[in-house]
Amino acid sequence: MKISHVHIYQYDLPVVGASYKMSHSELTALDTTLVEIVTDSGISGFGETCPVGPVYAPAHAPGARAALGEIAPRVIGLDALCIDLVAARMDQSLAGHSYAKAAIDIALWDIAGKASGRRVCDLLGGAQRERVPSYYAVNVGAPDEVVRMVRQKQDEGFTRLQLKVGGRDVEQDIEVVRKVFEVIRPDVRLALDANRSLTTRDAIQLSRACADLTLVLEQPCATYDEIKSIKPLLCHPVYLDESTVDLNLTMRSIYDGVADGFGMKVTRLGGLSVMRTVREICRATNRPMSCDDSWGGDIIAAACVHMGATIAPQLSEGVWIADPYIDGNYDAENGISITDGWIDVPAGPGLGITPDKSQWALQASFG
Ligand code: 0XW
Ligand code: MG
Repeated sequence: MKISHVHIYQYDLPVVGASYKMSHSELTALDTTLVEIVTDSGISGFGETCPVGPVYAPAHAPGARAALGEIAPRVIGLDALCIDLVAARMDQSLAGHSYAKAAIDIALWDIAGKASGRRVCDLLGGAQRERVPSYYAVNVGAPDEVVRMVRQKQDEGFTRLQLKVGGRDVEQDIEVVRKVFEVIRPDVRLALDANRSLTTRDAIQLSRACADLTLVLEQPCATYDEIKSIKPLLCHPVYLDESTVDLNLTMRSIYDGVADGFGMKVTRLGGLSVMRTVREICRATNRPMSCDDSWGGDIIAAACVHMGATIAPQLSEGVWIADPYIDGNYDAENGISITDGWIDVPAGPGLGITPDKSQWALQASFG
């Protein structure tokens, strides 16, 4: 089953309702890149990569398409089912750019599923459950607005919430967190996600001011070394997100005693193949992990849900998808959505998504 063509598409995803506000950025629309890999058997697979704006991480939408334009011609003719060989050719073609390579990796897993009649989760080791918990990320905001959203989301059935913090005086974050704990239910877990924005001073201050509260600090500071330097001074477990750019740092952060868990993103690591390895590292070291991505529609959402379903429930910190912020689905019939805080695993085969490409703008074709 040879790769005969690679098509690269662009599509705009306006944020439904208010903007999406994190410590460093406020977004009203996202630019996603979709990849379609066609094989000589007629089976095709889809992948997606959608950075959450240009400052969240060293990744941006035009860069994804430029990287894919460099890679795509060099994978034509390869066996689509030899996913690791295609990954090796991608690395020989372009260094780094995991967030772009991930779209090809995901498309190949979609093809493998369609070729075998199996769901991607079953190819990745098997679904531990047929519904996975999601979690909701609450925007940076005023105390009353954040509390209102926390009440609403736990009423909807979310069992885990992430409060976005940072980008302001730490005293404001402390006030918000303490107000939230007046209303949060005992069965709802909470993470504070600063998205790299806190100084070490403010991270320590925030943790100590909330020492009596049960929560996790996610990616408080910009760099791994900053977080490592303050870890002994914190009162809460630390989850790494943006810092975990590859397997090496994932393993190092565990053995350094820095990472108590992870907010993991499929595309940051390069796709489902590497994410499967991260899952096994977390299983071997008893580290909880989420299975998310930065943004995107049904295709990246399906990839996250399929992988998330294979994570042992006791280590799962849920699957974040952008569905609540997106108007509509690529697949009107089998699109991925959150119901009562949970997501059904697609029926498959492959990712289980048959996208309507008619609104996508073709950027380049190879083969
Ligand atoms: C909440 N997310 C998974 C979605 C946004 O891309 C940011 C990200 C995070 O946890 O940093
Ligand atoms: Mg995060």
